[in-house]
Amino acid sequence: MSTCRSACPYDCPEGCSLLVETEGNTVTSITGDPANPFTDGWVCAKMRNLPEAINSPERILTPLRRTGAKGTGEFEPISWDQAIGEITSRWKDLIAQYGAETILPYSYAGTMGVVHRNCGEGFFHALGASRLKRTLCSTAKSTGWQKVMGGSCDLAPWDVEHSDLILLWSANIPATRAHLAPILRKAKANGAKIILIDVYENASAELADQTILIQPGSDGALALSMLQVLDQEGLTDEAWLAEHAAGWEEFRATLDVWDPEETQCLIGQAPDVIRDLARAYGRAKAPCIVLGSGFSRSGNGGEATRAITALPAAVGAWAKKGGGTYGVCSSPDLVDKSAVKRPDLAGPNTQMININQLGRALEGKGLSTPIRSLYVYHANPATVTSDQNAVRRGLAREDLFTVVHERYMTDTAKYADIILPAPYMVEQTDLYTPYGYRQIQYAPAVVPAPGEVKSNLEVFTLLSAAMGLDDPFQGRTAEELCRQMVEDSWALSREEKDKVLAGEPVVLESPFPLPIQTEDGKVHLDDPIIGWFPPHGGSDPFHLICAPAVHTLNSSFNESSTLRDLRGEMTVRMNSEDAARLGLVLGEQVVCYNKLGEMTCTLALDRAVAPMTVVAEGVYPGENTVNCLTHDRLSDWGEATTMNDNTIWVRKA
Ligand SMILES: Nc1nc2c(c(=O)[nH]1)N[C@H]1C(S)=C(S)[C@@H](COP(=O)(O)OP(=O)(O)OC[C@H]3O[C@@H](n4cnc5c(=O)[nH]c(N)nc54)[C@H](O)[C@@H]3O)O[C@H]1N2
Ligand SMILES: Nc1nc2c(c(=O)[nH]1)N[C@H]1C(S)=C(S)[C@@H](COP(=O)(O)OP(=O)(O)OC[C@H]3O[C@@H](n4cnc5c(=O)[nH]c(N)nc54)[C@H](O)[C@@H]3O)O[C@H]1N2
Ligand SMILES: [Mo]
Repeated sequence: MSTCRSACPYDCPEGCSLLVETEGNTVTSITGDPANPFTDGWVCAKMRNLPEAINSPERILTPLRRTGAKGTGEFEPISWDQAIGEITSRWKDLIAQYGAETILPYSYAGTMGVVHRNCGEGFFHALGASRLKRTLCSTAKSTGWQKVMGGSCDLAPWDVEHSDLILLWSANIPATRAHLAPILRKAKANGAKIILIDVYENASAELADQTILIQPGSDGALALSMLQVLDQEGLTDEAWLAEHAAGWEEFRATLDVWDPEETQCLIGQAPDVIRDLARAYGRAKAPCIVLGSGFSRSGNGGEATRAITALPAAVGAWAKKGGGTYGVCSSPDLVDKSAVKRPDLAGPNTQMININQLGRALEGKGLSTPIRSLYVYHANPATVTSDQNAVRRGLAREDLFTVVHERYMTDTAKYADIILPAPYMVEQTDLYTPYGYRQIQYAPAVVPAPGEVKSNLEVFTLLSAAMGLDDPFQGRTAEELCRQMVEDSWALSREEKDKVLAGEPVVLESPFPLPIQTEDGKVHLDDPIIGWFPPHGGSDPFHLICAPAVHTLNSSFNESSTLRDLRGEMTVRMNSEDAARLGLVLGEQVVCYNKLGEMTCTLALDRAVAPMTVVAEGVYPGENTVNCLTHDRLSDWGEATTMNDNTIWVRKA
């Protein structure tokens, strides 16, 4: 038995450092590595159960060619030579007839490793394929933030301990930021008050002193009303604003209309609740907003972020240890990724397709070059992407040549013409820089890849050669690319570089006070902040919210039966009075539907939910899951997903 260091590759702010135990080439256990002071030697149930998935007999271990109808999952094994030969001869024909833009790559966040996440961009730029605008997650939030704060970072999670008022705003701590829970408990022991602001009483409610449930998409209105109260009651920090903000006077003049009496019907909370919240925020010594992303996945998500971002500026929170926000942009890019992303190879006018509009793109709507081949790697669009039925209709097209690089038979893989076998992180070498704090870890492969499994980089290197392209990675292996990025990092000292290259996690402190990284060093409230306008909504009565589940991460971990069992069956939660009005009872089967699709699942009434709101946690495998109800409309800023801005009907099954 031996123990090696590794790092969690999943799309999660925590970036846990891991210890992997092996016997021969078999991974027998995964635990937390105490060498990382933040993740502190413990990991979530998903990671603890990962060996089950790594060692699963259901893994794909050779390239496969489709033998049955698309979507049925019938395949036969082929060799790598055959697979690469078939893919590249189809592509050469398609390129000769229609041009390379007829090929679309689709990838998102299966692995967050710098090399394997990004190397496809280098390859597809070199090929001249259509480009994918990757805005499936929180780009409305990051774009709204940038408009006010430029390239500034926000707090490190451990800074939150120093706050005396913590707003958990649209954030599910036990699900998505588990290592913040002990920090919140410490803050509470020091006397801090914690308030959850969400559309349902998510698992964070157990950590909070108070829960305020608001109407979906009303966050901007809440922030603006709080700002009005702060301004009217003299709770703003005029000295800080005068020195560090641009445009406060103009912005404050727009706040008149956001009277809590006027906004209560939008927000769904009485004026007193809004005023008390604003007063508590304004009187706190170091108020901190832990900001999740759920609220920003709305037609008004970018503006809502701008309004929320104005709050810490208005009270000068950034000047106080523990004050500000955590969760928006907690780490700068610690390494230069251009050796893998190769932005220099991207064509300036290449067709760009938004990741949220895959279904529409596969139907050929609005494209100058229709898509005839799709290459999916580290993503599962058949379940995670909005308008699932349109995506599936597109994937079922007989004339679409689809390649999927995957670890097991996902819903997307079932539609592939060719499947290529992909590794777990313990079987490939990569560099990890999580987005929740400043940390960097180099994680060499712990065991050899099983069967015929190859990494993203290995596949793109093979495809480059077979397409006759100059190798975008100049013959470098993942190890060589990682070492180069560490050596060239602007953020690390020599000593830290050596530590990283030895495989140890390096955690960096954030400066205090955090520098405001805009051109003039000021927080920008001047470009008029609208802050709130009605979300897209729809004509159906209930508002649908897609929330994270504790035991799975997007569609990942659906391959583990232990985690599937812990998560339980597909469920929606709704307000108990709404359920009673519809004559629906706990545990019965209900149908959620709108003009895009229908989902049948179990009704839970165990947690408080805002009126006229339905919450679906998790992404389940199969057809007619929650994204069959989500539109592909985009947000105000950042062209991002609006998966939390949809309406539905609910009835008995
Ligand atoms: N266990 C687990 N961990 C995960 C994930 C997972 O699926 N499961 N996903 C990973 C990924 S990809 C990401 S991006 C991160 C962060 O994932 P996010 O999706 O940003 O999750 P949270 O930050 O927890 O925020 C979600 C919360 O936003 C709330 N919400 C939705 N709409 C509104 C609204 O209009 N107003 C308000 N106030 N609240 C609203 C939801 O009810 C939910 O409680 O987590 C990562 N970690
Ligand atoms: N309804 C609903 N929809 C959602 C969400 C939600 O909470 N609810 N969350 C949204 C968010 S925030 C996000 S970020 C997206 C995420 O959506 P995706 O990026 O599609 O992420 P996953 O669902 O985790 O699927 C990743 C796939 O990549 C594969 N994979 C992992 N590592 C590798 C590798 O190294 N190489 C290759 N080739 N494959 C690999 C895994 O086996 C897995 O099937 O989903 C979004 N969609
Ligand atoms: Mo995400």
